Amino acid sequence: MSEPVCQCGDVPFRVGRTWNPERIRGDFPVLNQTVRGRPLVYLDNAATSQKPSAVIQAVCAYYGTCNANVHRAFHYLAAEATRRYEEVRRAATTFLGAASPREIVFTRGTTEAINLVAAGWARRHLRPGEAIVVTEMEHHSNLVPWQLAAAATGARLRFVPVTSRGELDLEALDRHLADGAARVVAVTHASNVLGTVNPVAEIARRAHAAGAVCVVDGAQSAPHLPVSVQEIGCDFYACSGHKMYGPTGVGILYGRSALLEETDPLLGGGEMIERVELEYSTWAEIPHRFEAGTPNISAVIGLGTALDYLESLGRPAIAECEGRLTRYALDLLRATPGLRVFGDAPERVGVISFEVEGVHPHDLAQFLDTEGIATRAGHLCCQPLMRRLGVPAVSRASLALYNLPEEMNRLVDAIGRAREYFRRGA
Ligand code: 7TS
Repeated sequence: MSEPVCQCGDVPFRVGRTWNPERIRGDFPVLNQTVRGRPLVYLDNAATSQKPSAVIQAVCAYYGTCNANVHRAFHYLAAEATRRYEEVRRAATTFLGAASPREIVFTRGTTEAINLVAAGWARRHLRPGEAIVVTEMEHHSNLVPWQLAAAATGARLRFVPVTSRGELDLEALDRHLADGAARVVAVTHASNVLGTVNPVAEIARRAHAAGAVCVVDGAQSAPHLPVSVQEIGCDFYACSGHKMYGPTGVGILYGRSALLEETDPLLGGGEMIERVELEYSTWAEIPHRFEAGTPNISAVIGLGTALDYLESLGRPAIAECEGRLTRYALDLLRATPGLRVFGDAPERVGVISFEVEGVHPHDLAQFLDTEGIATRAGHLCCQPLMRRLGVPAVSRASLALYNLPEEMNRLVDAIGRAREYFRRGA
């Protein structure tokens, strides 16, 4: 059998035995539709990605065959639901390269995962005068929780600036770490605006050398890159199921077991306790002490299928194919008159933000929608980064494993027409 070939422009490339773009697209029913009379081009994957049939069916199968609450009853359905739920914890352990399922906490998503660390670990450990180091490129989800932790503890925030290429200034990081006051370094693995992949292993190493823990926001890396938290060496890593082809309402927090042991729960209630007295309680073992109440069981089970799906395609193959498509898209966009791409980091994922001369990002997004092309416009929950870039908003096309070179051609053609349309209108 010949190896499948993926076509990027005029350049065919081989990425592995299982890679077959047409078959992959066939796995995603939502892609098979026309929007405003044109075949849908979905380029808003950084906001949320589409779901393969296997994930949709897994959620249905859970409700159709074994719906029951987990971790509490002795009947057959409850045992089966619990077995499937805990199986996903083991799959997530492998997926993230963690040492043990005890280090995997199911949350509602990245936002909740980071809030758990900021409220549960940082508020317990930070003292006035100590420092939390974050970066100028963080999503609000990896900034606001640290502002809250700083306000609650008297710690101060320090910011790593972004260079003109869209990379982190690591010398500034060293300066922030030099006095030994930093207890936390919180950084995104991949930027949801610039696409930049940050050297998180190196950052974790420097954080540890200075006595700080390293918290990595993996919302935009886990769907696209092979990730091993042990290789990165970070203490916490957060990601969202819905950005990696799984259901909404579920995410993963990885925490090194020694640190999870000294993290307070965010929520109290059922299933997170060991013993409850009227005046006080003791907590269940990690990770269960962080999963109070009935979890999002169906979403966890769907996430398990999404992780299987990613593993079946091969994460190195996904990274390679998306990397080629990203380079193809960047070449096209950079050659488009009046268009400026933000960020130029060599290590990147397929998140591409840009501005088009004379066209407001919101107008562009609306124009593209009339042609069946879904993109996003706005500050992308990164207001400080927008200020650094000197713009109130950007346009963004974000890619996933099912996108095709033809779709990039359609995007660029439509941008050209938008520019023409708004020039005439002006
Ligand atoms: N961190 C990063 C880097 C993100 O890109 C996002 C979501 C989050 C955290 C929050 O994830 P959630 O699943 O908890 O909401 N980013 C985007 C985006 O770029 N467009 O819509 C959501």
